[in-house]
Amino acid sequence: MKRYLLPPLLLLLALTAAAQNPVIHDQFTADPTARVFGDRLYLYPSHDIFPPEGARQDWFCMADYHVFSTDNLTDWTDHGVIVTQNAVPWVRTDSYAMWAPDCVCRDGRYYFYFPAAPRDGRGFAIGVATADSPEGPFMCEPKPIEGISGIDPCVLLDDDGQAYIYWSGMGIRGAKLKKNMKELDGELQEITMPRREGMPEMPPMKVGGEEMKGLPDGFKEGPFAFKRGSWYYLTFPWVRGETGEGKNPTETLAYAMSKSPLGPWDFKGIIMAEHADHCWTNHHSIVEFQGQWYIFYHHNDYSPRDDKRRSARIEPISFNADGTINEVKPTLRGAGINRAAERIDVDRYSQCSPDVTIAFVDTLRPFRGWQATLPAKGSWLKYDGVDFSDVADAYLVISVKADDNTELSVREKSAKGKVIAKVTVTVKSEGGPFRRDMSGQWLTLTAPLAYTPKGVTDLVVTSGGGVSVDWLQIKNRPKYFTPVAAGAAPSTPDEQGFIRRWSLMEPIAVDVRSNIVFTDSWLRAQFDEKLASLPKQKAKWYNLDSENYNVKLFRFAEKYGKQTYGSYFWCETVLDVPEEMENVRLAAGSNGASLWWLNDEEVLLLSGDRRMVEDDGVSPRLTLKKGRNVLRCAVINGPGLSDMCARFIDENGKPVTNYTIINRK
Ligand code: FUB
Repeated sequence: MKRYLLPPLLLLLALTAAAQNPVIHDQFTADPTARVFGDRLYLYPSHDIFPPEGARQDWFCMADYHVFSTDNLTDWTDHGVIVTQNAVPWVRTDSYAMWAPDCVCRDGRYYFYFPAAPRDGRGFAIGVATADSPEGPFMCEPKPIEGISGIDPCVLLDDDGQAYIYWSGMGIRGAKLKKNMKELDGELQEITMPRREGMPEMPPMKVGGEEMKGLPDGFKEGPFAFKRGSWYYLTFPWVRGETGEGKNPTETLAYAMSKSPLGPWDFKGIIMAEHADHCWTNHHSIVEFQGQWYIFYHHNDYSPRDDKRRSARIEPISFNADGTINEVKPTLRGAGINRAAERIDVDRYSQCSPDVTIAFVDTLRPFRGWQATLPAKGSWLKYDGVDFSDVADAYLVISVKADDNTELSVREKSAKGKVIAKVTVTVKSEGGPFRRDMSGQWLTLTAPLAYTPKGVTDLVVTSGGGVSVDWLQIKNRPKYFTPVAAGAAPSTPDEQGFIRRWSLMEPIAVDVRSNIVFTDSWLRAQFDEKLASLPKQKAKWYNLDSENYNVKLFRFAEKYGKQTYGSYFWCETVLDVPEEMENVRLAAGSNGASLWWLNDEEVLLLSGDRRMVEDDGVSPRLTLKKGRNVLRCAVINGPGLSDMCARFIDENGKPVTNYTIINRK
């Protein structure tokens, strides 16, 4: 039998995103069917898009399916398009009707079921595509499943190996599937549909399966059947309100239970009530993952004025001892633990003070996400489930919009909890720890942590005035230095001869507004004066190995909580030279200006406003004496980042590496 393989290009795309609700942040994802294969959870949603010209503008519009996967409900990979209307032989290529799908695995083969509009013009049919892996490539069967006229397929694999398929069309129907998973098992009935006005008469069609009994009256679609223990569950979107002129009740999610896969069913009630803001549809799936049950459903989060563009969400779900399901309230927070060290959209909070509101950051670009506004002193929002176990040497980064001098705090557990970090918005101050975004309104502020919480905890943002928050992150600092333990073995220059072991004195603040003052005479005067007072300084010294060939003095100042901009840095290192070396030169670079001494003799001055470049300045010929040589430098910088590098080179410009470096003390 001929089968159809998707063009390979469509299979390539792979993106990741951190999740709250909605779980996928860069495209619409409706009718989410979640399935667990191995240790990953796969999500097979419909893919709502805005209708192209010529297509009905106020209706659902879907041309293809993507599959997403995750191993933690937080980071999702988009595996790209798996089936498209253009590559299924029986589907009308301009129908844009690739509605709610499902995917199951049997004996290592993956079966993807999807409804679509057939070329023969008859309503909806359901097709199958198969693959060896959950993300494809999927090969489509040339014809839809005979005996099904409808939408929203769902397949249940029973413990005895029998597969059942459920769909909606003429009520909710269910049937056995043959072992091949592509055909209904059982008799098909031939029926003739009544002729619709203005439409040609249709030839009789074959219908299989049976209508599920015991379900309530009212519109039903989107069946999702699953088994838990000895109970079968048939869950479905259901309109419980009155329909008719002037009434427009929306869908709930409801369920029924049975001891048999095809019923009869015992209707139990609601799993989720109607959406508060009139998104007409809801559609869901229920799955157990890593020991917890979850419901995936949808809402029109990214398209609030158009409920045909929907987005998948998730909530934990729980069962009672008798197997009944506890009603679930939709939240913005969703499920999954977020890593503190990665960006967390705290606007998708778990709880808040009653005055907190959310709005799109940019109404023209909804996928940019939301902002939460804490309008007054005392407003707060809480974000549950943040994991600090990857946080080591870190600081707070937070994206906010606020007036100058507004304070906000990030606390642990409650609005009165311990302060993890405190930020004062300094919009106007120069050199403050902030960065503006392109709009000029959003500030990315940083602040040191007062302490680092342990394990998984809840974060609470409290405001000292009107403030809007977009996201926060407890950002790990890249490692720039390793402290040298007392008695550590000597170090050596690196392969290029750069000296990486230094004793750095805690920086001294200096009032330098601009680096143009760094003339030779000014620098000498400054350094001499500072040098003279050096023995009197009570400053702390740090023995450090630099991770980089250039010693990042700015990061050193940042780490040890000192002035980062406008600082003097004093650096010393002691070289233990095995034999006297004549005619070597010191080659150094610094950002900004620096003065260098070897064994208390000035050997090099790098003046002016400099960027750090290796070998930026080279000393006259020098002699490194046998035994200990002290190399010292002073670096001064105003508003820029500071660093320096140094090595010795020989007459041929080759790095000198045959000596060791020992601690200053
Ligand atoms: O997404 C199109 C249709 O909307 C689905 O097939 C229904 O279940 C409803 O969610």
